[in-house]
Amino acid sequence: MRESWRWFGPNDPVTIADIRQTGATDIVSALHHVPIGEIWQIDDIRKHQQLIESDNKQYSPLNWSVVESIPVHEDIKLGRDGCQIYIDNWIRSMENLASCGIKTICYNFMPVIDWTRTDLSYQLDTGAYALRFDQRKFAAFDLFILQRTGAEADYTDTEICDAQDTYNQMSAKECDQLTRNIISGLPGKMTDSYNLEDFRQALAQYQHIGESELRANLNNFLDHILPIAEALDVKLAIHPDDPPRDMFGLPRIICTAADLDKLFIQQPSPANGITLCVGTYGSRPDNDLPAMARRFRSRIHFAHLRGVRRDPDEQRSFYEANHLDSDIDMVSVISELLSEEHKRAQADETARTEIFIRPDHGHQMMDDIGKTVNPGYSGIGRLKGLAEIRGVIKALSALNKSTSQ
Ligand code: DNO
Repeated sequence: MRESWRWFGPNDPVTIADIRQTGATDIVSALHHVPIGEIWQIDDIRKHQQLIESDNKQYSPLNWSVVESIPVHEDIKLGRDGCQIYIDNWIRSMENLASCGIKTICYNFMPVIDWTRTDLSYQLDTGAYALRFDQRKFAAFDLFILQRTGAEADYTDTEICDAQDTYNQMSAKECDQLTRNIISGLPGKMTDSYNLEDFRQALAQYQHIGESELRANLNNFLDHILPIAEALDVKLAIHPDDPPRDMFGLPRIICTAADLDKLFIQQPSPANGITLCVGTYGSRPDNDLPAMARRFRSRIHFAHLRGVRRDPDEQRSFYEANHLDSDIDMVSVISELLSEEHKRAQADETARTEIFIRPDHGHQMMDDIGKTVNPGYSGIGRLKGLAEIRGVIKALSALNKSTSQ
């Protein structure tokens, strides 16, 4: 298992020197300054690598091993005439990364919005802060702030009443904050930021695109990408839609085990893999994470090991819990990943067998509080997550060793 850590680049308040102290060995990063759809040039990639590796001679080395993410231009998701140029550019970026030795690439295929939360400072019983998705607030935004045409059809009468109550109780400042959280985007998002009017227009573009059309557009993209990824020995790792269900009437197609079955039946290439984002898949009760880790084990190249707790009375609402203390059996998930790595190593000692894992969305706690941090990407909160996960990995590895002797 390779312990990795997401770094947003030179403006990230959590520095490379900080990351090194966590004991992580690999960096997950992206060229966030390159506009969506443009080529990541080799010079730019090398510059970013140098920022990461500049102190490697003096201290324990850190390498940029995983890209999260190369954004997929909206025209590709929409299957527009003329999107081939963006597919070609994506391929060029992938080739340039591979030529610099970076061969694990995460991406997603969420239309219009990337990951979405309603609260960025939800206070826990301990006093620390977590991210939260509240279905009632989301509905209040959709129905009464955005006033999306036809939104009522997506909610029951009770849900509309609840959303109305929620909306009535919100101050203008809270409405504004909720709007920004949802449509201006969160760190690492791979879509544009919008104002309300642009957002309505962006949604309207998908009026005639349902699940099957979006899936066809993903397949068209992969038809072009996968043969080249295979030739370059690049592993692609699609990230699930977060939260994993349709939103704003937009289709979302990477949400469940059944979605992944479809993906691999249509695109069996060994370069076609997944990011097992445990927290994302785990935010719906019908996803059994240890079972998914087992079923898709050979496809997992990258894993985000965080957990969520869903509200007992509203399973679509959740907050981001401690990495080991959530609705998900994280120990079993890690055990599956370890056994997959073992299997890979036995099959071919020279192959790339290790899975990159990273802590995700840490709490804001202790000295994180009061600092400017990228929501979800605090230093101490993620360090706590990593330390907990590391303990499980060490303990399970030791147990496996003693039982195989
Ligand atoms: C949030 C992340 C997302 C993710 C992209 C993957 O913390 O999981 O930003 O990186 O959606 O393409």
